[in-house]
Amino acid sequence: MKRGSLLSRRAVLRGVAAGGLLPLAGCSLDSRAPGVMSMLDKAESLTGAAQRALLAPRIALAPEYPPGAISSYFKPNGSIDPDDPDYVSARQTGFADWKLAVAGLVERPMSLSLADLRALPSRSQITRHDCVEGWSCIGQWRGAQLSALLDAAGLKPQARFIAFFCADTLEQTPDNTGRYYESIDLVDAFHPQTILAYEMNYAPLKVEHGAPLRLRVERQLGYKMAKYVMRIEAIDSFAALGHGRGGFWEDRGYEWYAGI
Ligand SMILES: Nc1nc2c(c(=O)[nH]1)N[C@H]1C(S)=C(S)[C@@H](COP(=O)(O)O)O[C@H]1N2
Ligand SMILES: [Mo]
Repeated sequence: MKRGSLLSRRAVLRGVAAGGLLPLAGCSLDSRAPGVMSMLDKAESLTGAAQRALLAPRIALAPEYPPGAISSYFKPNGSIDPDDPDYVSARQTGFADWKLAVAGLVERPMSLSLADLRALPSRSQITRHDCVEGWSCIGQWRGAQLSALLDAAGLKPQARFIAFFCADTLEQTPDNTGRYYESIDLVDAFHPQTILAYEMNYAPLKVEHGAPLRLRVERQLGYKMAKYVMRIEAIDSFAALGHGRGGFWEDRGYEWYAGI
């Protein structure tokens, strides 16, 4: 079994057996028997095909649109003007001294200015934003590819998720679990359309849409797209964050994987 494969050989064999391709049910599997070895070899190559089949919908690009499709009004939602003191003071200086912290399970923790982020490989995309509330808007976004940032920071082998910590407190709670945060897995983190956007509709990102930096993870619903991102962490589990479900809205009942 190659390291990093998504499916164990045993799981593939189970799947193949369930599909009726191999008469395994009720048999004892002796891997020393030559026939069984060739079955295992077939399973090994099936693993690649099965992985591709499983990953294909995750890797596919979200639809992109021509400039003429950009919505004349893009509805701001959730927090639109954070009042947390650090954010307010950063905003007052036009985010000149603002820094994004990159920490957690990375080889090289970093602190990046907007100029640093703009110097990273970027992507521009015109996509449709779907909010779980039932409205959609099309907008243009440009930002640093998260994959480039993570390559620069160097993920440690234990890293499984990327967490995004935001400036805004959407719900006041005594234990600070009302602060907005989000998390995504590494498939989404390294997806080419996953960007840390500093530009919207060909202009610097406005405060109501998450200035100075917000996540775009285009294969998922709007609540995954954390605005006002202040800190990114590579983590091995999100159990210790908030109420342990991987994001502000997830903690309040929404799905962690909000695929569209
Ligand atoms: N920090 C933060 N990020 C957030 C939210 C929020 O309240 N705070 N709302 C989410 C929801 S539900 C949606 S639909 C989008 C809205 O993005 P927009 O304001 O640019 O339309 O941001 C998401 N990211
Ligand atoms: Mo939303």
